[in-house]
Amino acid sequence: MIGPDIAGIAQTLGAAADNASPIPQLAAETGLDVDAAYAVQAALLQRRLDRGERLVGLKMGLTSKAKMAQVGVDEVIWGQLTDVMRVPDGGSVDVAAFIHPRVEPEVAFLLDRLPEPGEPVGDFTDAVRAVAPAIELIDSRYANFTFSLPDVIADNTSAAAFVIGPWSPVPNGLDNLGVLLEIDGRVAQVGSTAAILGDPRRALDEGIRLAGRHGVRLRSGWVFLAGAATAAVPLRAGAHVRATVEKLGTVSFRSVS
Ligand code: 0L1
Ligand code: MG
Repeated sequence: MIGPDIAGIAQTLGAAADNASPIPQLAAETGLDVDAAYAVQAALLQRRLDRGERLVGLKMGLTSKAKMAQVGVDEVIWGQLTDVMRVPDGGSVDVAAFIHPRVEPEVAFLLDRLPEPGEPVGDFTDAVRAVAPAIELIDSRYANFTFSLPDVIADNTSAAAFVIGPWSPVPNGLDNLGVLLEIDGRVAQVGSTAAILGDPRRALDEGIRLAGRHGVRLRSGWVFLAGAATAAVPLRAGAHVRATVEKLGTVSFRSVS
């Protein structure tokens, strides 16, 4: 039996992102399962690398119940981040480059000495050099932000852009820090880092394990987005978005059109 056309699906998803133009879901029609979906994700990444982008990190998706409930998919997933997706703290993002962008408050890790494949993270402060508040901008390439598990994996877990705030040394305890997302100075979401797999440090174990299954090994110097602490919020043009994580500080950007 002939399997799904990995390169063709990656081309369709890549063009949808480039043109900010939504497409229908494609996993059911093309017979895409989870393994094939990660192969599409790898082909999409290669497309970016071929045009000069650099792989700078990994993101975890759907690490909280709020996120799972929001999109109706209940598996932890991972995606890949390139240098072009990074927006400077305090910078601006043109919403016209996206289909239906949403923002979510996250915790970022700056990776250091990682365990060998198959080994758990021993001392978290060996593996993580610094932590920071972060905002992820997600943008599903599927119409109405609606997808199945293989669809969203193939779509690089809706990754679109990310902003990292100031790095600080790893504090004592990351498991119950208050998280606030504000849009134009108004509270949009409130949560706790406990929503991220009970403790965002667990996201790193999951990332190493899940990405390792597909031959991706995390690297020293990479950024790691541990996942959102709250549901995501639609982003409109002309908004000032700010996330605050207790003990870690704030990160912000402005959307323009
Ligand atoms: O980062 C995320 O949690 C996104 C995962 C994909 C689902 C979505 O688009 O919300
Ligand atoms: Mg996210």
